[in-house]
Order: sequence, then C-alpha cells, then structure tokens
Amino acid sequence: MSGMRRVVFASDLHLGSNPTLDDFTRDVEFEGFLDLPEFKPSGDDRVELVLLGDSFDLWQAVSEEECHQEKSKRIDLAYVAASEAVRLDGVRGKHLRWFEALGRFAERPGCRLVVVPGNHDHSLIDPTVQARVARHLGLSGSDRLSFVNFYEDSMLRLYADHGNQYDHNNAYDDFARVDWRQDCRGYYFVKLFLNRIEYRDPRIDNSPSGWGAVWHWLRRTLDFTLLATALRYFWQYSTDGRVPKPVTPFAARGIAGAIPQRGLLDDPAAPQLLVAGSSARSAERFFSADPVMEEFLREAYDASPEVRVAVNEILEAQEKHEGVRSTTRGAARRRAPHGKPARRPRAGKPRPSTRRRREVPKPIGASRGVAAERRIFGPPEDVAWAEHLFSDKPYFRDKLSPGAFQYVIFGHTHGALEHRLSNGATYLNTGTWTTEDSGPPVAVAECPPGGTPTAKLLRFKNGRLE
Ligand SMILES: [Mn+2]
Repeated sequence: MSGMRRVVFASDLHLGSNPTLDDFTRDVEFEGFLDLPEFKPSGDDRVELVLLGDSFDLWQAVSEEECHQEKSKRIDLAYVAASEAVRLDGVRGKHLRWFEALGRFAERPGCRLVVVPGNHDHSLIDPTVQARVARHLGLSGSDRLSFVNFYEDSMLRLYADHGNQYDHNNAYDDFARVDWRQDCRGYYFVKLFLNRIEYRDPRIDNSPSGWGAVWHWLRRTLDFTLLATALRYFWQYSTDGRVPKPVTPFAARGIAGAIPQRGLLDDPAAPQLLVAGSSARSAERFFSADPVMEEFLREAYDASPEVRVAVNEILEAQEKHEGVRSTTRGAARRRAPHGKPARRPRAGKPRPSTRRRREVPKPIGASRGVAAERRIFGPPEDVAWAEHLFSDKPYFRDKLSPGAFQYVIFGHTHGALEHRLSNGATYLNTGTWTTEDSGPPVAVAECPPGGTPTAKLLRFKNGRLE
C-alpha cells in the first residue's frame, strides 16, 4: 500500500552569478523552505520537488565586461553545452548554500528532485549541462534527480511545464536542440539590450511581461542619462544582424488596434519608429506608435542634451546609410585608387551634435492622463495558454482531456495565480522567487492513499506554507 503523494512546484528563481544582475537573494530562506515538514516524508510517503523552469538564469549569468560593453556587436552570443556548464559553475559559486540544501533534500528517504528547463535555463535539455547540475548538487548518477521537459502525473491528474513555449517571444522552434542561432527572441533581447540596462538600473526586472514596460519605466524614472543609453542600445539591438527576429512584448495586445504595420511596430512603447529609418516615420509619429511614449520622447529630446545626442547619432547614421544606398555611384567615385574607401581625416569627423534637428517634432503638450487609459484588459495571457492545452495540441503532448487532467501548472510570467478555467479545471501559476513582496509562491499537489488529488497555490511565509 503506497502512502501520501506530494509534489511541490517552484519556478523562476533566476539564480545568477553576476553581482548586479542576479535576482535571487533567498538562499537562506530556500534552505528553511526545504526544512519544512512537508519535505520530510515518513513511512511510505513520497515527496517530489519540481523546479519548473528558469531556476537558473544563464542569460544573465554574464561577465562584468559584458555589462560594460558599449557596442552590442562585441557581445558574444555564441554558446555550446560545455560553456553553459561553465556558466553554472559561476552560479554555484554564488549560491553554495542553495545547492547544498537542495542536494541534502534529494538524499532524504522518499524524496526526489525534478528539474524542468525554462527559457533562461533552456540548455538544461543537454546531458552535459544536466550532468554539471547533478555534480553541483552532489547527485551525480543518482536516481533521486531527473530532468524532464514537462511533468505530468495521472494519479494527481496534473500537467505542468514552464510555459515559455506558448509565449511567442520565448518559444523555441525545436525545444530539444541547443543552438544559440536558434535561440528564442528573448535571448537576444536580454543579452544585447536588457542586461546592459538592468546593470545600470537593477530595478528593471527580467520578467517577460516587464519587457514591454521597460520604456514606460524609463519614462517614470526621468533618468535622461539612462534613457539616452537605452536609445543607443535599442538601436544597436535593432540593427544587429545576428538577431533573427526581434521581440514583440505583451503590451502590444492592449492597443493592437493602434498598430498600423504589424511586425515593425509590435511593441508600441519602444522607440521602434526612430530605429526603423526615415520611411517608417511621420510628423505625427516620429519615435513610437504609443502616443504617451511619443510625447515623452519629444519632451526628452527638447529637455536633455544627452537624449538629443543619442537621437541625432541614430538619425545621422541612418541618413548616411540611406544616402549611400541611393548614391552608389557617388560612393564609388569617392573611393581611393587602391580600392579601399577613402578615410575622412580624424580631426574633421563631425561629432553628433546636441543641436535640435528640425525634423524631430516638438511636444504637443498632450495630457499624461492617457497613460492611465492604456491598461491591458482581460485575464492574463497565460490563462489562455492553459485553456489551449484542452482545446488544441499543445507543444509537449497531445491535448489534455478535462476528465483526466484537473490541474495545469505553468511558471514563466512571474504572476502567481490560481484560476478556474472554462472547463472547470484549475490553472496555477507558480510566480517567481525574485520579487520582495509577500512570501515566495509554490504550487502544492497532494493525493492521500486512495483519495482525491488536490492542488493549490501557497506561499512560504512565517516559516510555513500558507
Ligand atoms: Mn521563463
């Protein structure tokens, strides 16, 4: 006769190695969490801890040098399984207690650890990377540790995966392959843009729903130095030939009707029009498809010499690029006789100016109240992902039947949630451990011997799950 079955899900811990970018500060708390009576089964009872993705943040486990890099082209995007394993060494070095506590938990009678990859630790699909995690946990070769791309249990009537495969910015064409050139859109965005901005203002988080809000964050903080830097990095990101497809954050959903050209303008808040070139711009919309952002960037251009230099740099570079294209013959004539392009004398090279350029529209003094109206309506996006598991073939398996699966669990969005789906099943989101508010969330599924399974969202606070 088997005993009590318990599975605890936690996700989005985002353990890193970079002192500024690392979002996980709960090592001691995590040790206390694993010391709960819920993780100490007796007799025939069995307990599993499922780390449901983004446990490690390998996208942000980067060097100081990479964070300081002024040119995105000098940021190395390439990785292989072996170099990802080395990144994990850095994570372990910074979170020794976390690894030790987790290893001790898995060794207890009746306990097991299951690791599911997310997008920030996607390379965990590779056996080399898995072996490194096992070694760091002191669990090499142990059957107490397993790696799976998704978790399902018919007795608990439960299905779980990280959730990134339903988010078009973080989905992999082939989840089972490690190849940096095939990484999801989010990878390039984090490496080439977000890491360097977050390094300068660590309050900017790496949550996927936060991406669309980066520009609104910059608008609120009124840090023109950072804004100028962000404009420069965003331009670099947008023109980096190594990026196969740029990100299109969730924020687009709320004002989809306002987007004239899909694809180009999917993130209305970003200064997409500025970086896209003169043909994308008009007198009404020069910087952004989002009217609040447009007005703010016009104001910032007027108010800040730093922002003017950054914007002028982009405009001048585009002018040069667009000009060269239309006057190829002229460009050829300017070449030196030995075939190399004639170099301008250094002293004569014009520096981007702080002067206001006439083509940049002036602010119109629009009411800032508009910001309050552009809320995104309806339930969070991940609720629809959970609904789709029952109506469509989801990524990892055939569609779920409501009779067999009463519970669906995702992480990824950082928004902890318990929600009743339209078919009566329960959707749980395991949130994140990286924010400082209330206790860290976990989903707890239980089934007593011969009994009915349950699953609910709890928080670890006041030394217990409540
Ligand atoms: Mn994720």
